[in-house]
Amino acid sequence: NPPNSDITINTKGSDWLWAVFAVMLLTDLLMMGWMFTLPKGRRTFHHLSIFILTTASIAYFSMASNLGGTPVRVEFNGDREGLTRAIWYVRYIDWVITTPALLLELVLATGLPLSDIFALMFFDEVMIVTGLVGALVASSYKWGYFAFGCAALIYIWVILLGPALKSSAALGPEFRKAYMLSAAYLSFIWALYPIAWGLADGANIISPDSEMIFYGILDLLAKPVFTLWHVYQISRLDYTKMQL
Ligand code: RET
Repeated sequence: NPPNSDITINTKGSDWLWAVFAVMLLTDLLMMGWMFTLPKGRRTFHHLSIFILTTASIAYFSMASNLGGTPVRVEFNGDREGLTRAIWYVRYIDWVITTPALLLELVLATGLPLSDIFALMFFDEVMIVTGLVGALVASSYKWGYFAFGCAALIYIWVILLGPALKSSAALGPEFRKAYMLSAAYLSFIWALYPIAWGLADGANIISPDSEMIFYGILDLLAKPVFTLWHVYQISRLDYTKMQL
């Protein structure tokens, strides 16, 4: 167990984490195999996917091994007063690397101007780092960080649904269609993360095992499923129209 956490995962939780680890790693290897069949100029999206899946594999290896968590006080009254919960900070280290890469994967096929890409990267980092700090804070100030993180996510949606949609349409209807499908899927999945945070790290309503199932399903949908499907869509488009 992470040192001294009163509320943490059990063996079943750990088995599930090993299963998610295996899926991340297998998808990673699959992406590498696929990448080697392509010429250098067509590998950008595969590279990003490999960065994402490698990072996620290491994060899941850590959590499955009961590492990457730390006790934070979560109970403030009644007989459970003073109890600590394992807060899995390794998750946020994963996300600070992988979520900007996921956004890049999405918008590099749209011709979005660099100024908007930088804004996306910045707000994404704000979102993840406020989530991490909020999770480690024991007092109700944590919800202040959560609010900053949610505001950053809203700004990400504004860029994805405004300028990015517009620039993908300028590349042609096939670009707009591929972008729309991927952006709608990503936006929906990402909306579920703050809900999981509120129930787990935030309010300590669901157990750490349920937290692992909730985030695990989201991570499988947001990483292996998203990247395989998105890269497949993109691989059918005209790469000469993209600035890679
Ligand atoms: C936090 C808490 C603060 C408010 C918000 C959050 C959103 C997190 C998101 C995470 C996405 C992670 C992905 C991982 C890949 O597998 C940090 C939970 C808005 C959207 C896609």
